[in-house]
Amino acid sequence: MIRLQQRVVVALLSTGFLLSVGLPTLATHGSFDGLVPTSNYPFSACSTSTPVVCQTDNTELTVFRGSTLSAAASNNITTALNSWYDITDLNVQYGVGYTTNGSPTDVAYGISGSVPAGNVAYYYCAIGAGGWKCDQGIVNFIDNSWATKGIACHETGHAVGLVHGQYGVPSLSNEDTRLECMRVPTPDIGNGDWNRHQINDAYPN
Ligand SMILES: [Ca+2]
Ligand SMILES: [Ca+2]
Ligand SMILES: [Zn+2]
Repeated sequence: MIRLQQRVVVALLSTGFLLSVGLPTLATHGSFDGLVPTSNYPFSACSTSTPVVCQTDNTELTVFRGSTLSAAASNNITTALNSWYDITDLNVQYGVGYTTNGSPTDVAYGISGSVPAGNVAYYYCAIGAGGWKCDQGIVNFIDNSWATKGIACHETGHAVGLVHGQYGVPSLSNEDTRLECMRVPTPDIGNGDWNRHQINDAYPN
């Protein structure tokens, strides 16, 4: 009896805390779904012809850092991948070349003038793998100054299926602090507990 009452008090206190800082109440990170597919994301599958966030094809996340990246930008990407993705159930791999079909490369990073106006970086799936899976995705930055650890974390999040807060369930502000590097605008920070949890749910190993 006493134990039950204590649990109720704890639950009320944590609800009050969340409300007091103006964020929607969610019991745990597991109550939020921000990884495709979600019922608030207006697409039915991964696509290579329209910009859709997709899941990567499996837990081996093989990456390629293109020669258009500066050494500093390449290091930022490596740091983001090692610090915030290799610690999930995804296993980050380096050292393969980049070709198109048949390449083990899952995400290729580079600088490109093809990023749609209004964006500083952009992810798209170049080779679909059926359903919500992408065999090979591309992350382009408009220039090396935007290839920060935080933006590398954000775009890699898209490359493994994470969407902006508005497309999550429940729908959140794109600026919700709990989204960590998936926030828009994106601070120079990594994946928090929520993103890590969702990645581990989507890519069990
Ligand atoms: Ca893979
Ligand atoms: Ca692949
Ligand atoms: Zn984004």
